[in-house]
Amino acid sequence: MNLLMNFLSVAKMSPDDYVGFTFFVGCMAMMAASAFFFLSMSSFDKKWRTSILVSGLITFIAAVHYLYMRDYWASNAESPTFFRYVDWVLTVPLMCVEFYLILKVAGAKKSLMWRMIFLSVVMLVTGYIGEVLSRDNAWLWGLLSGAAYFVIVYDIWLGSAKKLAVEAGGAVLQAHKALCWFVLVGWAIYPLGYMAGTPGWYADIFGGLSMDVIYNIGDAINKIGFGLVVYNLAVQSSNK
Ligand SMILES: *C/C=C(C)/C=C/C=C(C)/C=C/C1=C(C)CCCC1(C)C
Repeated sequence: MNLLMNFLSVAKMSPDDYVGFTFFVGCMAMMAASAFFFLSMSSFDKKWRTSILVSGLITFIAAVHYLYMRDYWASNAESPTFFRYVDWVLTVPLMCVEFYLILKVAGAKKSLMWRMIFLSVVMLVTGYIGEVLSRDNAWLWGLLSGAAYFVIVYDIWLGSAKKLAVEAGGAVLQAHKALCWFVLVGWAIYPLGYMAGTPGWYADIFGGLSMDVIYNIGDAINKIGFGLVVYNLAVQSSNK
């Protein structure tokens, strides 16, 4: 009973608490998306099930982190940066795995996957250093992180991953292109949040916009969007 009361007692949320609101809605959206991906899994050809499973894992890991981040924000009114980066360091590499899984039909090698995972971890670790450990040099760490991001964008748009996607053709090429747009445009939301939340010459550009709101919007678009692209690919390929 005590446990239940504890669970039901919710901190107040003020109507202009956009961070709290986006944590709450983001959490719900991630949970709903996870249920959707997990429950649809068995209706697809075997070769797509792992991809759909990974889509569900990405949103599920995010849902659990959002639960914590929402509470952290509610009790401390402070950015839950630690949980944020733990979430990212688990889910962004899984997004790299998605690229590999859909390109496997064209003979993608594991080395492509590990290269992308490595670059994404470099991008996130340097971002964390700039946001937490060395805020005075946030611009420099942001720049390094941006360089790793740029290499990922290059690889998928013009590099080896692109070549494989063209070889695969059809629905796989289409899905690859859609994921590429998510990485180019959707992921570009994050450096904006970083600039809004760290000190630097650029800080005033985003005056008033909250880093966490920007990150939360980015997460919803990218994590659920990525999953839906893969879901769509599985639907198209299983119909034939
Ligand atoms: C689900 C979470 C995702 C897709 C997170 C992606 C995060 C990024 C693409 C972060 C990129 C950053 C830069 C390119 C520079 C500034 C530091 C970061 C880490 C915010």
